[in-house]
Amino acid sequence: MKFVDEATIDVTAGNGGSGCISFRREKFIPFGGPNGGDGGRGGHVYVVADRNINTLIDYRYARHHEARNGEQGRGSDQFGAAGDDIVLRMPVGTIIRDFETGEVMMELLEHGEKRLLAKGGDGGFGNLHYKTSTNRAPRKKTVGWPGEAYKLKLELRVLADVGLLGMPNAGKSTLIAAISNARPKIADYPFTTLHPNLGVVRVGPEKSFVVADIPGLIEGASEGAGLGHLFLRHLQRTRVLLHVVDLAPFDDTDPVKQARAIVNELKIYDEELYNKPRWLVLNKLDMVPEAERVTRVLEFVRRYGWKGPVFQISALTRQGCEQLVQTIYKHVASMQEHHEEADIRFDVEASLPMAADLMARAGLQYDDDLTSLVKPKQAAARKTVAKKAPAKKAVAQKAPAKKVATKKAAVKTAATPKTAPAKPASKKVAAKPVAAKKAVAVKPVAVKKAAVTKAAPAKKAAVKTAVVKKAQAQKLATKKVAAKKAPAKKAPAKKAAR
Ligand SMILES: Nc1nc2c(ncn2[C@@H]2O[C@H](COP(=O)(O)OP(=O)(O)OP(=O)(O)O)[C@@H](O)[C@H]2O)c(=O)[nH]1
Ligand SMILES: [Mg+2]
Repeated sequence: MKFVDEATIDVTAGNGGSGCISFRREKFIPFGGPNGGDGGRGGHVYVVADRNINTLIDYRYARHHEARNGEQGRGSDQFGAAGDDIVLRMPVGTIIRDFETGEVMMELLEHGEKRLLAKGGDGGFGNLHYKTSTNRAPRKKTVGWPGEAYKLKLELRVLADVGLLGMPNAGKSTLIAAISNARPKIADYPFTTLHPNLGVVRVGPEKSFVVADIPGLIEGASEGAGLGHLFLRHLQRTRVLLHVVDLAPFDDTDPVKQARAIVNELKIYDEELYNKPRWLVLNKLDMVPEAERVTRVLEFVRRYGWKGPVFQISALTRQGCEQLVQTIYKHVASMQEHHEEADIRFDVEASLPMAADLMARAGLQYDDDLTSLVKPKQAAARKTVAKKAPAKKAVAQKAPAKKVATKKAAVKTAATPKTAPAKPASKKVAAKPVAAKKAVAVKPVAVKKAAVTKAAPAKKAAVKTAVVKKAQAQKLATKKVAAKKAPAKKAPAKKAAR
């Protein structure tokens, strides 16, 4: 089913029914007291979190949600019935904001949580309500109050304990398929995953945690490259991020450079997300020859300047996955116990396989200058500076372009006089065929003249025949006219007969 994590809806609660003015009128009771009832309350709009729904697709198509109005009050002390409430079911993890202000109205965090979204208007009062000892026949009522109406922006942020982060093709979906019950699409081309997938990892009886796999992130995502930052918000509610890195890429891309680019994008998107506990997961180790593995990992860690937790796995062969799952569960469970979103990096670091320890054991040291590269902000600043400088150069390069243009113009002007003498030449060329044409044209004229002289007796003959024909035609015409005139003369004779 299509995954939709944003929607805009209008909710309108029902208006209250108006009150009624009525008096009791019965046999032998001519002036009974007021008996107009109150109007009914308008229906409310509620929202309920439902864990069985995991997308906001319903709200893409059904955008207006209106509760019924309350009934009007009636005579004989009848109060109007309240309008029916409506309940909107939304996935757990939905954030409801006011569309205009962007202010968060509520967040649905637990299954079954029911909240009032828009309150129905109260019903108006009937004249029964205004009866007092001094005014025993009140002719007064009130109309119902209007229900609340909001334009809302819904945003779904999946609720997961662990989020997977990484370049396309890093093996995120393979990892979630290896450790959880999720079965996302896995393929060897980038952007296989187009929407977040959630997987429940069962560690033991009643022991589980949820992992979120999101589409791959690439450099320039903040400017909309790839699928952009669209899905990063789904990592905002996680407790730990697993940064999956492909250690054996098919092409000659540098894993260190790519890992840095990802972290940089994370920082551009949200500082808080950047500061979340992040563990490095080096994947596809099965593709690296066994003898090279240790050096490849150490080399990566050294160049990347990473000192935090690091895991070496192969999502395909599931090597190292069990240790990863157990470690994650331990940390997630400890955080759940404490019910706090505190940074666990410092209290639990001792139990994690740290990159710094690996380096120390191997007797290697980080390059000092490399540590600065780990801080993406500086790296980004450097990049922008580096990018700006060539831009200036480009401007400088434009000047020669202008020169070239002026040169070209000069060449053109110089070239035009050259072409000018070519014109007479072309005239000469053109003149020749004209002369030839004239020569040719003369002949037919002579021929025609000759033909005319020859045709002269023929013309005379033709004229004669034409004269004869004309005379005959005239004779015929006079005959016809005479024939036509004859009936005209007969007509008055007919009239006379009548
Ligand atoms: N040899 C080997 N191949 C792997 C491993 N993990 C993933 N792959 C392969 O890498 C390719 C990409 O894997 P995916 O899991 O689809 O990658 P992804 O990170 O989800 O990619 P996107 O969904 O595009 O972001 C697939 O062909 C996997 O079979 C691994 O540990 N070893
Ligand atoms: Mg994927």
